[in-house]
Amino acid sequence: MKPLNIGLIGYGFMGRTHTNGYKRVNDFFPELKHRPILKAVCGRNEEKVKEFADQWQYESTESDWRDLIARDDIDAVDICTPNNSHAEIAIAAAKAGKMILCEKPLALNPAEGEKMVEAIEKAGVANTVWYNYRRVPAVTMAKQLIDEGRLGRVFHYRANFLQDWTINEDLPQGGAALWRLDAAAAGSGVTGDLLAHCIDTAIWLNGSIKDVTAMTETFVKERMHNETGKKEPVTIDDACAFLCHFQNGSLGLFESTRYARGHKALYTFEINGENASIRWDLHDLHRLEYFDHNDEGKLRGWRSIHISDHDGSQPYMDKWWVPGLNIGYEHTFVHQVADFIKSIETGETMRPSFRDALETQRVCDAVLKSAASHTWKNV
Ligand code: SOE
Repeated sequence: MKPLNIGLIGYGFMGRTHTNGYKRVNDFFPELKHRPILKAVCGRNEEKVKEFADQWQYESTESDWRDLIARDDIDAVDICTPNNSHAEIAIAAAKAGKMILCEKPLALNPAEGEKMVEAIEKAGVANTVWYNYRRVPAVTMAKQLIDEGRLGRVFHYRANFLQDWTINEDLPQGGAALWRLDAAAAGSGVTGDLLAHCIDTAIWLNGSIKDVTAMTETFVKERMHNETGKKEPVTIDDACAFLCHFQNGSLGLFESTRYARGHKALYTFEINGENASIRWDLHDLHRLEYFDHNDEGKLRGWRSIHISDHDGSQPYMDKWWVPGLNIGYEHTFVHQVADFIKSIETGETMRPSFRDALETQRVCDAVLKSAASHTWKNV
């Protein structure tokens, strides 16, 4: 078993999900020849980073990411920091010859993303971006059904990502837990945070997006800023909806908001083709709903397929418990680590790569520009 020494930068919610993936992967994917070793975790607050290292069993800590990247005993750098530091860290890590796993979205904007792609491709280092929902077994199976040609010509792609956690106008912006509300740290609001997931899945399942027309809204215009201590204008998009044309001729309809009271993280998509339709819902993530027009007429209807078989026909599930038993959100990160290690061992390109994530970034950029200008924008 070869070690794969991990250096994690940032230890918030995503630091925990990724670390869990590194810890679990060899237990459930015994065929892998590399074992992630939790070498170092990096964060500016020395006390808190030490606490995290103790709890999750990292061997050491750093308080400056440059020191982590300079270490010879780190093979792979995992970037879990706010979006405005992804580019600088990733470019430095690529120059140092490290493999890179970067949180989504790739960057603040396509210009930064292009520099990151250039840096990793020049360095020839293994890379991926954590668009984890691709690796929900039901979503991976949707991809397989589409690639088998079961849908025929696709007419419609519809996706939503709905939350409600920012409705309270007393919620401040900026700082450790709330940087997602601060455009300087996040780049955008729901477009980069939530729609980016929907766009990544959509491009993967249905191909490239050609052009978009969008609207955004910021419902709470001012919030206290944790860093300045003053009320500051809010410049993120609280909600965004857009229409698009895909290259394959189908029409797309996307909506995301943090103001859908009652919805915490409702990611859904539906694809309608000439022969069949597919529907998926994160809150019932094991089920893939499938309608096949070729079914016998009197029995034709939506099937609700519980993806949990172990005969190898349903992706990833033979790695877990016994048929019929569920896995969850955290397993998508275990799968992504497993596939990343597999890609190192086979030399196959890991997806989504930085280049894939740049395409998503370009769609996000076109969406924001379309909303600002009230016009259609080419991607
Ligand atoms: C925001 O609330 C968030 O945590 C996103 O940042 C994640 O990417 C998404 O998967 C869940 O919601």
